[in-house]
Amino acid sequence: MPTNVSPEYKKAQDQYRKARDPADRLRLLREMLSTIPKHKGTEHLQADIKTKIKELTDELAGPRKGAARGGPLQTIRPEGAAQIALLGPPNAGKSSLHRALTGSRAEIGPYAFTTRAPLPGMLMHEDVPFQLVDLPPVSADFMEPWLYNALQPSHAALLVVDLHDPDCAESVVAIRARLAHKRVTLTDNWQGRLPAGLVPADWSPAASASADGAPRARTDDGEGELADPFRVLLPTLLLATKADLGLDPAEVAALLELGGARFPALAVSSLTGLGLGRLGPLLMRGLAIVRVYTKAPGKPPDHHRPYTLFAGDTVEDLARLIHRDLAASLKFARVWGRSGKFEGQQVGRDHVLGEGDVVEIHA
Ligand SMILES: Nc1nc2c(ncn2[C@@H]2O[C@H](COP(=O)(O)OP(=O)(O)OP(=O)(O)O)[C@@H](O)[C@H]2O)c(=O)[nH]1
Ligand SMILES: [Mg+2]
Repeated sequence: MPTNVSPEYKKAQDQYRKARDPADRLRLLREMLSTIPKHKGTEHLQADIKTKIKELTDELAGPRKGAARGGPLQTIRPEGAAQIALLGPPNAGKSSLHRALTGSRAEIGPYAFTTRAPLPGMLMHEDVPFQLVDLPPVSADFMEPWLYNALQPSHAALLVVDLHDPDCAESVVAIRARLAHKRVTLTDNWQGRLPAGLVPADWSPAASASADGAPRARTDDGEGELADPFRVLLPTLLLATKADLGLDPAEVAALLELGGARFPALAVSSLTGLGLGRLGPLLMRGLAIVRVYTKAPGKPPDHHRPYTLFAGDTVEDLARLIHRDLAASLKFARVWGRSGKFEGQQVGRDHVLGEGDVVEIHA
């Protein structure tokens, strides 16, 4: 890794890592390539950036007619508060969960490799939509060559396992290894703390917040500022599904032990709905989602639809979310709620917003 890159490169890289929209990512990759110092120490990274530009350009151009690589549309444009990928071995019950959680028509089959292409759907938690992406399975023998690409815009993963499958622990190890090979890491490091192991029945986001204090800042997982920009870190929640067939908490613990991770885990059933209602609060807390409501001067706040941010996000981040150009023309904001010192306080673009804040943007 190079040690002396320019501030312009650093800025483009930071923005790239935050960006989820494919067109934005392509623009930022080009910016990275034009600002990276051209010397021996950056040759690897330059080649990586060029490869990513090629992949993303091809993908944005859409499937080519008669092209050998054709395949399904790989990347789902993120919508809602966060994009969550459903990962797991064949036949584990991923598509069944997708149906039960989002009301989608995902194809379900009593055999392996039913799902062949990514499918988005929305899971509502109160007024917060999460985008769930159903994906083809990953096994020790096979992973779709484009799958790691589909994970680039995701914020987190649900690792779905069927504990009644005698190979499930080996599958978890194999999936993590295959993804790691493509620089995708399934981690237990959520921005907001979640309990490790089977989440206790009385767990609640509020109790967790008071016990653990503020969510952790987003980190590069211990790496310095020049951490591999193409590494994908997916905070992961293990879903032990088909719990209607009986599920022993000791088995979940054993699986986590063998799988070599300290993931938080939840027992669920698509058939009976068991545990499904607990997913939303876990995602809210784990991803440290903050919702804010906007208002126009002299008007009441719009409480119909929140804008969702991540803990630590600022007035400027909110402006960018409302409209691409608003961040540039932003002058100040007024804030009512948790993050202000008093109601209607005037704040600058770097002001960090809090859950439930009402914000009036002045541009
Ligand atoms: N009893 C029970 N069976 C389930 C549950 N969820 C899924 N199944 C069954 O498990 C089988 C596989 O379900 P799918 O949802 O297609 O699994 P998948 O992980 O999407 O499979 P692939 O797309 O092949 O990777 C089907 O026969 C489902 O009916 C559940 O919660 N309880
Ligand atoms: Mg499926």
